[in-house]
Amino acid sequence: MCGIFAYLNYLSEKSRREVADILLNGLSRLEYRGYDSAGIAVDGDRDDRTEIFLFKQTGKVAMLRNFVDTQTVDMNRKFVTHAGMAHTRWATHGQPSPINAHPHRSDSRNQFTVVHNGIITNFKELKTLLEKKGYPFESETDTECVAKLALYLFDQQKATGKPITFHALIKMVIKELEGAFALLFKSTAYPNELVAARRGSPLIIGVKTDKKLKVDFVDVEFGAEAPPSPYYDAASTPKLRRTTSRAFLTEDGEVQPMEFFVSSDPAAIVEHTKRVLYLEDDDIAHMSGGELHIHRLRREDGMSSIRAIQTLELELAEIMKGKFDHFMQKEIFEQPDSVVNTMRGRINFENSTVQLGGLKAYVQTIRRARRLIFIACGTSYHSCIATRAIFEELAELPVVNELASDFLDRKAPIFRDDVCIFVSQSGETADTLIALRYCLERGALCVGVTNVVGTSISRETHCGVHINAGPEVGVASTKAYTSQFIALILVALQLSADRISVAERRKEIIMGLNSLPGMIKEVLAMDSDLRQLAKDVLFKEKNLLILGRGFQNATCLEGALKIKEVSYMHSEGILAGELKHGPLALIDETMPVIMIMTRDSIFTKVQNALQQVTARRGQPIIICNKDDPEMPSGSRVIPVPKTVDCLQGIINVVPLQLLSYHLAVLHGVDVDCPRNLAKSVTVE
Ligand code: UD2
Ligand code: GLU
Ligand code: MG
Repeated sequence: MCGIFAYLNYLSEKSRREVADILLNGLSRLEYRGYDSAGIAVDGDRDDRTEIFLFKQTGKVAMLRNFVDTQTVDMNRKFVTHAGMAHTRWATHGQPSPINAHPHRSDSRNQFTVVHNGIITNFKELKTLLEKKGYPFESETDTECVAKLALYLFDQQKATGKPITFHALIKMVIKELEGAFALLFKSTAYPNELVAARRGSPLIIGVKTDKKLKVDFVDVEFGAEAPPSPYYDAASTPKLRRTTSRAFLTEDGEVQPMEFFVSSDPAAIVEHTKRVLYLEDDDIAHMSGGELHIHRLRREDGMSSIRAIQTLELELAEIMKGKFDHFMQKEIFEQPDSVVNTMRGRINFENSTVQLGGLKAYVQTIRRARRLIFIACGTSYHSCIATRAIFEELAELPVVNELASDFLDRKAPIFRDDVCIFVSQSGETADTLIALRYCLERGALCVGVTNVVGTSISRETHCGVHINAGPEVGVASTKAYTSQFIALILVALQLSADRISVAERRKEIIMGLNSLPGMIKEVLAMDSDLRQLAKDVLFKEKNLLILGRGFQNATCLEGALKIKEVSYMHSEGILAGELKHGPLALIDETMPVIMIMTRDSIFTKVQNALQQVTARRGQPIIICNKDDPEMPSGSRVIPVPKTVDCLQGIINVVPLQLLSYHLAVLHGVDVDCPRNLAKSVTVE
């Protein structure tokens, strides 16, 4: 989820200082994403290259740089060829600390070192197995099992006496892994080589040479293995030459000095070379001897048999945000992936079960609660509103939602048999944190729902759930909202696992969760229509009311908050049931209104609200399910796919996020840093 960078110089002499600087600068290019710790791996001093140095530190890259500078190693030592790698971490498993920072290692001799982006969901099983086999662990991460597994398989292979190539070994490792990953491997058994592999997380290889390459692609090698390079006794066995890939010969057919840069993000590569190759899922890239070979995990039909070496035409600033202009936009578009990361390893779609590791030991206590009290601020508070009804329905417990500041103002009574749930993206929101301490003092069980691992709220709560949405940089929260929403749904599902009366309902919701990513993509595909709508209809307005009820109450509030935050337009989310108790006075033909009218059990009530609005010559824009035959003709609609009622808000909020984003851009607002707002509000 955070950043990977590696540098391999072949026949292009560099000092350890130069290598370390390239690695650290690469990491600095990834800094914009946010991370909690960083580390690098470089070769040690032994001439036979059986030594790897690891430098790891929490905090910023600058701190790692200082840490490297304070080491007593000889920074002037020269390497004709060298493979080094680096990582910035966004913790998902284990707190940010030097020992949990990457690179991870197979053993105290650092025989295999690994950097990883993503989550390995079957790490516990692998860890149990490897510990039994006598491979002790030192960190709390999921990643460490990958390094240990590489060594275990290597040792087993070694026992057979048959050499194995680095990529063939890594292929065996990858076959055992479940989850999402971009991985890089370095080993003392394969000096000057790197292997990269990906599944679900991006990975790019930059190629730099002085002379022109012969062709602009790398052949994908399916199936048959190239002759293995000998590793047991590198000095005495003659080097076997593998068939040289066509791309890595110069036009005169000579092997030449070569530099490879591997990264999860082109931002770290583009200053070195614009010639890049994008790896596909299940590709295994092997860099050795100045060559790049691409292997496949398994042979597939219809798979392209080459990977093109492309030329990046983009400038650095453009690359940082990918094809996006702002982080907010990028994060809105990340949602098909971030929602999967929230569910990853927690839902078994085959047998419809949900297991949140962090809550397992507390489920019984929570079920016995007198009431559930959700405490949060801003967008996080809206995620509590969005899921309140499903807690009441599935867990059959009284639920109270509290804005942290108001809760504290009132000094509300809290009892030992209350369960208080604190929702915060940053895990440092001051009001929420103070409310947490207030509840801890009164003996309630305190549960956290946070995005950032190792933060105050995550640490001080008794238990909780990390939403694993990845770093959120834009001040206006978007992907954190949908991930909080899902995390809370998962809590409700877990609490109700033993209630037979809701078994069918739970199944329906779990199936709905499975199809969310595709549906979010469908909504994102309407982006240009929404931009047009923002431009033609809403841009000139000063006000906007968003109406809905039931499950969509939260969507109205969150949509209106987004619009306020980034476009500075006055906007209000109004519960449609309250319309006739006041807000209706605002409605006439000039008042812009958005109504949320997706189908659920209270659809007819929302239709009544629509009538009240149109009777006053209001002309609402309607968010409805696509192909709904009952939408009034001539009205402007935003059609969205239909999902289970309690999940529909996750789909419906996306067009509102996009509208607010486009309004902000049209108004010339600095979208990622709107006035008067901070990413994490750490003051009362
Ligand atoms: C957790 C661990 C992981 C591993 C795994 C074993 C972390 C970040 N994850 O992943 O290392 O041990 O379990 O199954 O260490 N928590 C709070 N407050 C919060 C959020 C979380 O107290 O606001 C606790 C939670 O109860 C758990 C731990 O922090 O003990 C990790 O929570 P998680 O949601 O990351 O749990 P899981 O199972 O995905
Ligand atoms: N899951 C790994 C960890 O927590 C990698 C996180 C990342 O992508 O930075 O260490
Ligand atoms: Mg805790």
